[in-house]
Amino acid sequence: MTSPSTAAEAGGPGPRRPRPLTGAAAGVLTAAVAMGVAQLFAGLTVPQASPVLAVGQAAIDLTPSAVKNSAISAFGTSDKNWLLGGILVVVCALAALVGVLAIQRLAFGMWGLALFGAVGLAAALTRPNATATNVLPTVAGVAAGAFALSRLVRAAYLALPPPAPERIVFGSGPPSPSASPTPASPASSDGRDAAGGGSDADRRDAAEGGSDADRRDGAGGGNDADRRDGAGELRAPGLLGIGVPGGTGPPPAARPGAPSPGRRKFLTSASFAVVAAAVSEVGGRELSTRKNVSAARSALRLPAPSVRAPAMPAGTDLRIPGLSSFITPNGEFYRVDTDLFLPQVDPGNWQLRIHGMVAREVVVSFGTLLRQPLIEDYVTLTCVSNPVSGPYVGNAKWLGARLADLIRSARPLAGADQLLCTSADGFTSGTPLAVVLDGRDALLAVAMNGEALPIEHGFPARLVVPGLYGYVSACKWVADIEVTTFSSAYSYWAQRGWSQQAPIKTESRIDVPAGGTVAPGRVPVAGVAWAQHKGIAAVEVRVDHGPWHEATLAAVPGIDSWRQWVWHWDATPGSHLIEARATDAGGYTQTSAEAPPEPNGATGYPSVNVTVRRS
Ligand SMILES: Nc1nc2c(c(=O)[nH]1)N[C@H]1C(S)=C(S)[C@@H](COP(=O)(O)O)O[C@H]1N2
Ligand SMILES: [Mo]
Repeated sequence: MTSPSTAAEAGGPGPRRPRPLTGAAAGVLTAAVAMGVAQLFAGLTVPQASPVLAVGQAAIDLTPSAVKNSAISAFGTSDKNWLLGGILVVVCALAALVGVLAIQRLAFGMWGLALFGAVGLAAALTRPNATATNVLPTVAGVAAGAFALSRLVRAAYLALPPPAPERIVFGSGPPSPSASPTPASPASSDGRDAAGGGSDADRRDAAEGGSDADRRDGAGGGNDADRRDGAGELRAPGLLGIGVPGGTGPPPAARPGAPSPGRRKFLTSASFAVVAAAVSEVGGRELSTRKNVSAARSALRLPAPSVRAPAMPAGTDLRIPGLSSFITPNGEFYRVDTDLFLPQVDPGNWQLRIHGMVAREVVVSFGTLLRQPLIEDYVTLTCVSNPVSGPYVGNAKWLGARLADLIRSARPLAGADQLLCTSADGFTSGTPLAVVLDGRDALLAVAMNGEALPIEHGFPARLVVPGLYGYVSACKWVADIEVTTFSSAYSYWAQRGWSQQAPIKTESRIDVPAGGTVAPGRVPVAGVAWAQHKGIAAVEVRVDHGPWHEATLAAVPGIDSWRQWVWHWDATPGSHLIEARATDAGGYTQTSAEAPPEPNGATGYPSVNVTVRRS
């Protein structure tokens, strides 16, 4: 710890400064207080205006096209935690730097803090639906941070050891120019000026964070006077047991183990900061979750469907261990969205506005929606970002009103071809109007697998359109539908280079064997295949590029959901490549040509490598 440079910092002649490490600690504590208080104010006002969340959200929206392929699949839940974690690490590092600057000169630290605030404000204010209230959390956080920083820096100065004895000679450097204690004279040769840059007066200001008057009151809790030398510089009373510079002289009045009042003062301020940060952070989170709508969700009573889902024929689920179940339970359903903070939409306030190229604008309340005839259907959702063999596909039983009826009630004008759907958080999807009106079960859904939509799947209402990738059809927390054209409006992902038209490509996936090693003999090779709103007509399997074998298809209640399949393989020892391909009811067989997800969905055969044991 007492390297020559820190020794010089702490005990050299001339004005002394706390060590950079102390500054870094002060900076990190400042950031913690600022973020905690911001979180508290976010909890009190608008939860998603929390600057950390707002910055993360802005980072997602600003993700450049180049990293989009990985970014969109990164929108799974745990990857969002990684993003937030990454932001916190960056904030901590920058905050430490700000703290180090602050002990050089408080104004530098304040500027650093202001810069943080500016970034937070910019992010909070550019969120969709942002109002002036969104500035509150950041402003409160920065104010609290400024207070904490000035207190901590002051305390750090109070914690300084007394001026070093004059006999100290630094290791290899030239002898100190001042051989006598001259606390007030700036030592220009010791390199600290380069860092500090300012005048002596500046430096004292840095230590104090305020006016002289300010400095005199309250800073020392009564013994300010003995901390000052002739020039008015603060120094700790001489009871410093540690951190004696240079190592050549005995510590003045050493009393190991007993922190000086100055150090104690710093530790007290630091503890205050820790407590304030923790209490406000926890309080803010608590207030934010109180604003969540899970109570409203549990209270929701779903009406009975007017059109029940088709009966599930026997044999829909082959029940092969490792094979995806026909219905994906809500808790296991993939989630893809751009949200760090789930929109909390109260059904009591929810409404859907249908406008744009229509003869008559329509506004639907949640009560009205529930009074519509509700249709139940099995529909498999698929994300365009799903790689071949990937996990971003799931099947659920949805309940909702017919979107076509709602759109028709607004009487779309000739020429319109796109429904630009906007969610409560500002995300947009662009759905072909013709597809919605063609008779398929395009739903404004309120329930998923027999319960109200989970919040992360769009509570209280979302769109589900069989046959279209999610980003062009499945708007969650939907709030607004503008009837428009594809040439005049680009949806969220279309603006970022993905296709405006994105029907789901006929695909299959091998679930078992998952890979690894299997025993020789009869091995079930099974998976799912989907070609929504067309239906799966066949699935074939081949081993080591050999002949294709037709798999047995499970029963399905309709053509909008995926279909299980199985083929029994007579596995022989060795390592093998298993591939599959699906053919839809339109006669199209999925292509072997490999394409990445961007811009309109991946293609290629799913495959798995297995090793078959000798016996
Ligand atoms: N509001 C909103 N809706 C959205 C998205 C989004 O980011 N925000 N993502 C879409 C995409 S890309 C997909 S694949 C589906 C996924 O729906 P799920 O999360 O319920 O599985 O939601 C769609 N609806
Ligand atoms: Mo998606």
